Amino acid sequence: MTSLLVIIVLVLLAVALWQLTKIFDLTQVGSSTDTSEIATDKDNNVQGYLMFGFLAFLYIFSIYGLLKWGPLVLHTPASEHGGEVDNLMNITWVLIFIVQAITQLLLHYFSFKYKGKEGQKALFFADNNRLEAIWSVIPAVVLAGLILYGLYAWTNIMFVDEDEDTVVIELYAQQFKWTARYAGEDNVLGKANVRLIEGVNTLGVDMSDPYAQDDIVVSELHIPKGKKVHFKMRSQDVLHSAYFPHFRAQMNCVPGMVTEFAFLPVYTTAEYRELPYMIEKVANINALRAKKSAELIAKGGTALDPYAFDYLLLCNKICGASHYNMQMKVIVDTPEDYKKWLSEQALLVQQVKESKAPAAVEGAVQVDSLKGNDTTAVVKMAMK
Ligand SMILES: [Cu+2]
Repeated sequence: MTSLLVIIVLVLLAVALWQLTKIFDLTQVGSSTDTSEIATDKDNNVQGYLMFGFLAFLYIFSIYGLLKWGPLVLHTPASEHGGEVDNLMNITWVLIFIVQAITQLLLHYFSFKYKGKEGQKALFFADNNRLEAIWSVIPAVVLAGLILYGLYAWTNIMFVDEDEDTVVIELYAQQFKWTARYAGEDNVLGKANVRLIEGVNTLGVDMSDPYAQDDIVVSELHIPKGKKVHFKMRSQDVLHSAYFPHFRAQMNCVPGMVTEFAFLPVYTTAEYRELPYMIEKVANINALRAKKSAELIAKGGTALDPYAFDYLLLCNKICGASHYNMQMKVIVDTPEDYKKWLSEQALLVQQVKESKAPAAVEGAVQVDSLKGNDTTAVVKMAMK
């Protein structure tokens, strides 16, 4: 308590001293001849040229960034609508670049031209209606055009014809992984609710729903080339965002509601790997990895695996500590390969049944009834 009082007294003393110096300063007004804080013509000149220096820095850094990091951006879109998104993005970039280059030049040039000069008085200029109309109308028209084009593109991209033959897949987001559920033969997802989550039924699918009988749950996403895939997203815990950068698709996953996005893949994974830009990119990454591996081996570590391209589904909402690693591999197959892969996956209803079967029968018998390659899981379950 005493120390607190001492601190308060010291603070009050400091404030009193500060106030005293201010009063002293006020008594000196008029008698002081110190003009060091008033800019001279030389100061103004220096400031003017520094403005030009800053302008040069802006331009040079923009060009440098464009050349150095420009090639790192996403290249060829892998979905049908991707070109439209890229177009919109490119137009916006070009507009920003032109406007930025011109306005920055004018801003810095006029700052230099009308810099302060001794004896010079600023002109009082109230307004000019024509000038204001020009600089209001031009941006308004350009922005309105851009927004209208954006809205048109967005409605085009988001439109899903109810009668169109699509592949329906649920994406289930949770901290920190993705799970996919295929609607199966009937192409309708069974009902689901978090309250029904139990054992292997990690998505809370209502197993009494007739539509749920052919649902398939997997942790690696396979989609067919040339057919529209209709994703329905759910989240178990917090906001996530399903982001497919190569397909130019992104949609938030919101707890308590189902959000949707549909797109049509145009390159299989194998085809995309063969694109010249991708071959070059992968070669660059592997050259960097080889260099790093050599360093690691020299230090007694193990070499890095070589990189091969794969499409990814990422989470694009910072959703917690391991958000950075919330991803799922996406494989675009030919329609035949896709069909084959899907037919090899076990139905959820079977998995649930197996997991509830009495543990008396060990391993072998249980495996038969499973279609897929998930036999180890079933053996483990039977052993429990
Ligand atoms: Cu997330």
